[in-house]
Amino acid sequence: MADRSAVKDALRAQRIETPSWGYGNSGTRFKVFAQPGVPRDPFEKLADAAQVHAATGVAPKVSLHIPWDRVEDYGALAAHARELGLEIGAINANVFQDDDYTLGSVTHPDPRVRRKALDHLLECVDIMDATGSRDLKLWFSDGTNYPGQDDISGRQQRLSDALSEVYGRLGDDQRILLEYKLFEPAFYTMDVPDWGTAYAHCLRLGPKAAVVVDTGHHAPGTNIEFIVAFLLREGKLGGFDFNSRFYADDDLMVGAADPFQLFRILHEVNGNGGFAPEAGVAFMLDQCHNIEAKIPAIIRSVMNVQEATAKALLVDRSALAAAQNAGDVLGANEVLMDAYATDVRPLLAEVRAETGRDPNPVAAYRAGGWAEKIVAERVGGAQAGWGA
Ligand code: PSV
Ligand code: MN
Ligand code: MN
Repeated sequence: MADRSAVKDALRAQRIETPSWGYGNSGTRFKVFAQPGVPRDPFEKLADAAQVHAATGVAPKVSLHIPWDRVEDYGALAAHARELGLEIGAINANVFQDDDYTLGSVTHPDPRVRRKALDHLLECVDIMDATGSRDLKLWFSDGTNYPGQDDISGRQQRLSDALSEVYGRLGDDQRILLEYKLFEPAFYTMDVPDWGTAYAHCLRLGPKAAVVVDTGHHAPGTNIEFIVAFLLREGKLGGFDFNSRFYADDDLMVGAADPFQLFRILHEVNGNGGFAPEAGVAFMLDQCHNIEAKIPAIIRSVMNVQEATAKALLVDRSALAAAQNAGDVLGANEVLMDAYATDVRPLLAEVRAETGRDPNPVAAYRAGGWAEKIVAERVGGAQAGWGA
């Protein structure tokens, strides 16, 4: 049986990074449904993120997305985060919302456009220097829509050239986290479509480059936990963009569509040392909350990750290994399912109570009056990334 106090220690130590863009208005290509009280600037996004950390105790880091979070002084923004008990997490580059990037950014056929995109990536490293961020998260919407449109392998060379130049700019304690996505917005080829492509580029770059697994970025039915186990074994899992999906990159609350898959992923994280700080795995959310209230949705997402983590940590690893080594198929499966079937909410409630928090973070948030306060104070909330 897993050691209950060790599980509680691990749950207390867990850190889940929330996305600045998850607090602002977002939507689909059909409509952005504005919500009252959303942040009007990155400082207010941090104020909302502080509510999530206060309620959960495990979300002190906030990812930024540039230019959605552009400010005059990133050092001041980082200082503001610290005043709120937070810190700035990954810096996400954005080379997917400029007309110049119609045919791609770093892989564009025009060297002028490639230079412009590369300059933005380098600017993001400057921002990391100012915020103290470790990770530069790179997702490229680059790709083609029609056979013959461009040279598939030529685009890989352009990508490699750009990544190498950014990699050369990194400080000793900084990393590139390269994120892949099977399709959208390009529909014939994406230049970083899958984990193999991302892995190969990270391998070529060196030890300060690793892969980001966004759980919404695979073909239906993909065994994501296999990818996670493989990348962890290779020391090339940089982190997650957690969300859930029913059909595509739906960006719904993580764990809401398939909590069993989330458990299986975190079971592989646990089994391959991925929860150890030295593994350097960033557990980030990347969600939109198009129709649901933003802050409670992020709290719920954090809770969903905590619950799946608790279940994964409760797996009786010695019984599992014994059954696996004995070729006891049903016995091994039963060990895993026994942990998954455990209601871990009382355990998490205990951990929260022991850290002076309400056992129910969503209820605590709702009772705190923050939602009413920001609706009254914040008139004309900013569009997050989608409307920027
Ligand atoms: C692209 O779908 C993505 O997952 C990338 O991580 C972007 O940075 C993010 O969504 C924007 O919401
Ligand atoms: Mn993502
Ligand atoms: Mn996505």
